[in-house]
Amino acid sequence: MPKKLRLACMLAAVVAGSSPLVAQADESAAGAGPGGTIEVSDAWARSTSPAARNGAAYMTVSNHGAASDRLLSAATEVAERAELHEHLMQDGVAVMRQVTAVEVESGGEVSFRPGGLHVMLMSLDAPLSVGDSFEVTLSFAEAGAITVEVPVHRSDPHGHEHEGEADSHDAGGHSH
Ligand SMILES: [Cu+2]
Repeated sequence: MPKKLRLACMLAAVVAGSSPLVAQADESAAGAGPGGTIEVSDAWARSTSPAARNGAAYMTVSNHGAASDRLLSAATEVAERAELHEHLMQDGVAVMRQVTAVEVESGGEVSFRPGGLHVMLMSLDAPLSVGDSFEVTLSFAEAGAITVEVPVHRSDPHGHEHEGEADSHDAGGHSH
């Protein structure tokens, strides 16, 4: 991993660790499962440079049900495959790691955002441009498949992001 990318990741992790969860549910853009217990809101993806092979999508997952649920996988048509990733510190360096599932407790909310959990879009078919949108299908153990529309923005449209996090995925460097 190039040094520049490593620094960007580290900064992103620090910022994510200190910023509060401020995502607000946007009913108009929300996707819900069959039982309506799982709600996916505030979905967005960061625009990518022409040289970028991978992208990332973010969203907020809320569980309005009485039981916990687990997000098991993600799928999209704009990339070869989508993986659930998280950033974490390893020997003082921020790295990305694939996670097998994301638990969403009853009454709880999990935010996917820069520097934290994200849906990694591996091997994009084409760069993601501002103004584009595409679909991501999230598969939950209980709620089943939920498809949401993901608009492409240059940076976080919901505001909890800071300069310096941009393009942390663009160099294609990926540690697991
Ligand atoms: Cu990733």
